[in-house]
Amino acid sequence: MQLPPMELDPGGRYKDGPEFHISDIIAKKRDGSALSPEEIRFVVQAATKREAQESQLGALLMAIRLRGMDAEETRALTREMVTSGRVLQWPEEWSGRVVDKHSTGGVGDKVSLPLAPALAACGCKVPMISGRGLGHTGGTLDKLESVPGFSPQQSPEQMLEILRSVGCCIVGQSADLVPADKILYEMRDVTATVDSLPLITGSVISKKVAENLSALVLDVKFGEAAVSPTLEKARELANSLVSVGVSLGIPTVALISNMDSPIGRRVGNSLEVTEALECLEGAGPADLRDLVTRTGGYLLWLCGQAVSDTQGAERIAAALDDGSALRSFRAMMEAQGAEPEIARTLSSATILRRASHQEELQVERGGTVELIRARPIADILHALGAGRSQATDTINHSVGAELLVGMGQHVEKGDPWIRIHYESPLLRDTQRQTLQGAIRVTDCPPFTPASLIREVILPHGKKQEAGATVRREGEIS
Ligand code: IUR
Repeated sequence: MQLPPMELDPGGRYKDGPEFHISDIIAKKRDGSALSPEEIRFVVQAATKREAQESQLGALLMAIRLRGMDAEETRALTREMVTSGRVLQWPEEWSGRVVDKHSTGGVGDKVSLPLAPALAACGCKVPMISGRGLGHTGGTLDKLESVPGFSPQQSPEQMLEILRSVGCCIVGQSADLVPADKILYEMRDVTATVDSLPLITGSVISKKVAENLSALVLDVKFGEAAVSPTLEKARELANSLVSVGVSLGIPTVALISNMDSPIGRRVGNSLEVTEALECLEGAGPADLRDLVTRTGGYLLWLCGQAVSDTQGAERIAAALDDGSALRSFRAMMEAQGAEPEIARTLSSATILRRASHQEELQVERGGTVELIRARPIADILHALGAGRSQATDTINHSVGAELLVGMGQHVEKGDPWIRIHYESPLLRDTQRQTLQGAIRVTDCPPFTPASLIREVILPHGKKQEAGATVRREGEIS
């Protein structure tokens, strides 16, 4: 449903329309009623124009967090957030080929780095808008800034130019794209309302609608190191994201993937770029390559560039193996300001930023590595400077960890299992102990780890080829 534009007069009434008061809207949601599209529009406009009091918006966010929103309200909220700013426009000839992916955040999650250039090498246009690290999770922009000169600040006009010449860019959000999200997200952060399902849905999907995409794949993570602790919570979020994405015109698929252990073998900004380059050279860890190829496979299938997600995944794998994805990555880095000499020769052998201290820890018993927990590793690296804290806004790109063993592998007592890279502050004994608690070695037989992707939520009515792993369809009311 498209609502006609309405203007507010200085008293907070719609010209030629109904009169609203924010306190009435707060009371309505507090008491558990659904808000009308006009009430939601009023609130989003008042927030964007900074006409509503912060206390009122805080109270409304908490009422939404506690009472929830139905599908219609969530859709109206998302649509009004899009309308708060500009929508990117692309040339007609790119129609059907403009794609993006979004992850709810993890540890060691460097999937975007090989995926965007691999999609570009397959003929897509990828205007990827990424974020910085939040809490213990890493941010794609922080990782890319390990490469000297790289700039995530690109205007919509510069993005258009880079997409024309290279096919992909990875940028930060510009101020005129969904300004309502910036305002509401900052308020959610200080009002304990970040984990509200309709508010997350509005925040994520509004930015993707403003990117004017032809297809979107969401990687919704669950587990100890994810926003959603359980598979059930992740499924609920994935259904909401797919349903609202599709209802606002974007073919959307959600993958639900496990986030108990780090993705790949490296965590920390510059170390993750090196591992992403390994993947771009057709090598690197199997779990990372699986996530990159399958996410890309679904995107190519959704936008009609492949007949199935399996065929799409094969095309992405070929772009990683034949060097075309690596060439696109280098071209993207150069177009976004990386020093040309470095950008043109980037490879997994490139020395980016190396920390002055490296220390290995040893396993305390022999057996099989049953689990490596991402959360304690991420927390220690954060404290060592890999992430932002309230005290300092700067990060040390060289801080990180390399896993020297994989899950399911047999180890002997005393084998080194993790190498920590750090500078200042130094690694403390209590942190060494916490890290030792992150690896579980037992007497279970050695095993091959399962794929991280546990379920796939497809848009209603979209069927995969016979024999593929269809799990569940998004519920669109
Ligand atoms: N990322 C977003 O863009 N929005 C959110 O609300 C969350 C993550 I949580």
